Amino acid sequence: RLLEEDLHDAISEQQFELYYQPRLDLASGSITSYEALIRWNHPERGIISPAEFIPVAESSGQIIPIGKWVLHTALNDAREHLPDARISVNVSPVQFRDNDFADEVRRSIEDSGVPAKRLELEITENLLIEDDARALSILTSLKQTGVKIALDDFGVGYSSLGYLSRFPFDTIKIDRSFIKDRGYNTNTHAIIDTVVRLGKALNMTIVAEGVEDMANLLFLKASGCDELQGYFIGKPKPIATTVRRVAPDI
Ligand code: G
Ligand code: G
Ligand code: NA
Ligand code: MN
Repeated sequence: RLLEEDLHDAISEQQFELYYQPRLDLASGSITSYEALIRWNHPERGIISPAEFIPVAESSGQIIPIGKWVLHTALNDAREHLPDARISVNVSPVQFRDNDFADEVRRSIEDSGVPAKRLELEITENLLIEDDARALSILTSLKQTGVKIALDDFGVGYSSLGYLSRFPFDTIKIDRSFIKDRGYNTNTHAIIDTVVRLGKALNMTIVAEGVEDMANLLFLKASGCDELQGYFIGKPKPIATTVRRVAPDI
């Protein structure tokens, strides 16, 4: 059977699950937000990564119902299990093509009872390349609702600086490839420092992804990053094991 066929049953059979990865706020030293990351518990193949099935769901259109499920589930988990924390949800460019997308987001927020400002949508530059006028109008309308917008995987892809001035991002997430390179490449230091300064000048929150050790943490703190995410802060985990917890000692 093709993955696409199995995806048909996955929602109705409740085979999807959201894992949550914490984000450390350096100013307060506490976990103030979580990124929802989908997992597929496939009946025969075990856990399948979204890197494998999201592209299939995007080309088949199944990303639309899956995206709705993700939003609904993340907001309910936020209300039930993660009091006061923000919740970040990844959104595919294909979801933006659905005319109903902004209304759907608003409806999910209302149904959940979670304040809009606790929800952040993570988008990538691919969305902006596709149809940037349309993307801008949807993002602006969602921002008026109070939803936060993050630019994910910044620095890989096309990374036009023009996007940073035209789009209403609240958050920039520096791609983890830069953090990984950091120890070996002094150019990467300069890039991280510059992105942090740029983001601050634009009043955006800067998040570093892929923080895997204490050396990363200390460097990024010194660089002026606002928040850190990565295995050293915490791995993505099912909601049952995602509890409010104290950050590593810094
Ligand atoms: O979670 P890692 O855990 O394997 O995620 C791999 C990729 O899948 C990342 O690019 C991540 O942004 C993407 N991803 C994870 N969860 C979701 C989701 O709920 N929706 C979309 N569209 N992408 C997701
Ligand atoms: O594209 P996006 O940034 O949403 O992807 C998040 C992906 O990064 C997920 O697959 C998640 O499991 C993974 N991830 C999160 N923290 C780390 C880390 O510290 N190191 C590595 N290698 N991957 C990470
Ligand atoms: Na993301
Ligand atoms: Mn990312």
